[in-house]
Amino acid sequence: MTKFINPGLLPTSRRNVLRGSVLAGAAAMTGSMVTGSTPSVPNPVPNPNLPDARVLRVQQREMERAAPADLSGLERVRQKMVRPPFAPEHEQVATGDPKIVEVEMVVDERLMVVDEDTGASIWAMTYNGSVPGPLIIVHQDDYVELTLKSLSRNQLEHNIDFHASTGALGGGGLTHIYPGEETVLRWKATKPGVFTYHCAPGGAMIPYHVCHGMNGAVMVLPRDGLKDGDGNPLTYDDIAYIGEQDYYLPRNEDGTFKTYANAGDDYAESLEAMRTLTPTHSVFNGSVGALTGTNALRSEVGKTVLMIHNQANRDTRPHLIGGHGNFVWESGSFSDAPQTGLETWFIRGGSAGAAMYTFEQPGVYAYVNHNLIEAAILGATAHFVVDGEWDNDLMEQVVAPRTSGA
Ligand SMILES: [Cu+2]
Repeated sequence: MTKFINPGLLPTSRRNVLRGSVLAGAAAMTGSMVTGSTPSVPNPVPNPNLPDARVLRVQQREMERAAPADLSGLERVRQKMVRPPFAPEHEQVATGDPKIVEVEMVVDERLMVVDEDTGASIWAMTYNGSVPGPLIIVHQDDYVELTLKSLSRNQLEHNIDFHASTGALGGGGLTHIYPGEETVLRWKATKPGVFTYHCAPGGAMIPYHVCHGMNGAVMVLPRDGLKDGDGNPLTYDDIAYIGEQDYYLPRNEDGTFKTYANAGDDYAESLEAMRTLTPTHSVFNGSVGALTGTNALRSEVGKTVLMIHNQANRDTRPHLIGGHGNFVWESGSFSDAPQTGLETWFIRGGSAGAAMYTFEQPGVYAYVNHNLIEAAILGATAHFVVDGEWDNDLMEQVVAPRTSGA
């Protein structure tokens, strides 16, 4: 196994802010940089439109000339990342002035089971070992200061593009790291909302990494919290952080899913599968059943849940069977008033959205992608198990099923 290292096409100075894009783009064209044993790509990947080197030099010069930001008066806090579907500890209404919120993410390429029933697996590319990556929560005008590390045992180059941020390809141009490296990026959260983030090394490596799980979400709350359309405060008891992931897993001739020895070994065959635009799996939180059965989400009648739905690559349409979206920020922007009383909402590929619901009945609620083929066959289903007292005013089985004689 050859690690995906600089093939000598370009100097790899830290000053070359988009080096990874160039290198990955070159690799994508041949499929041969990932591993010496990777078969050539039957359909060559087109040359991505890369920025001209002169443009990069200008950008670098401007960055070197820029006055340093004075953040000396700001408090620093560390946010402990937690595994999805959970959310880190946070305030819904900010106290005090804007802060610098330090977070750490570790890039971890790991073999993950996608579906226990079929044995489908993938060398997932993850932030902190989970698909999706962890949820980051800050308030508007806070600064996110990310330390991004890549494990030495990884094979590939990675970076991160925050849709919530401004500049340098969402930070993607400043965060390319190879196995065993780390980098620190700070960005100001100027726009309130929920936003996706994802790896974007360049060229075909971008969808390859994103479709191997390398994405997640950031929530930037307004400093005074969420509001309805009339400006009244909205609060939640829990967050359910759901990352929908489309996988395109190569198959053997007999229809079973292929297995690979190392991350990156599936590159050429993955690209062929991705070209179909037809996922073999569309799952919540990394694998079929990750949020059902014993892994189901729990709640109670009277409790309010904020459902954050991230989809970095492909359109989807969440629906809570047996409930509603009482307040929905479909596009993710908290600058806009939420829509109300929705049955199904639309999450554009490459974005995150949020929906708030207060449970009124006990029982099981299925939270699905309401393309029901994707929900029931490809895996995009989660369950909420809700405790509490049944309300016959809202629903009653007036006559149990019986022989009608008709
Ligand atoms: Cu990556």
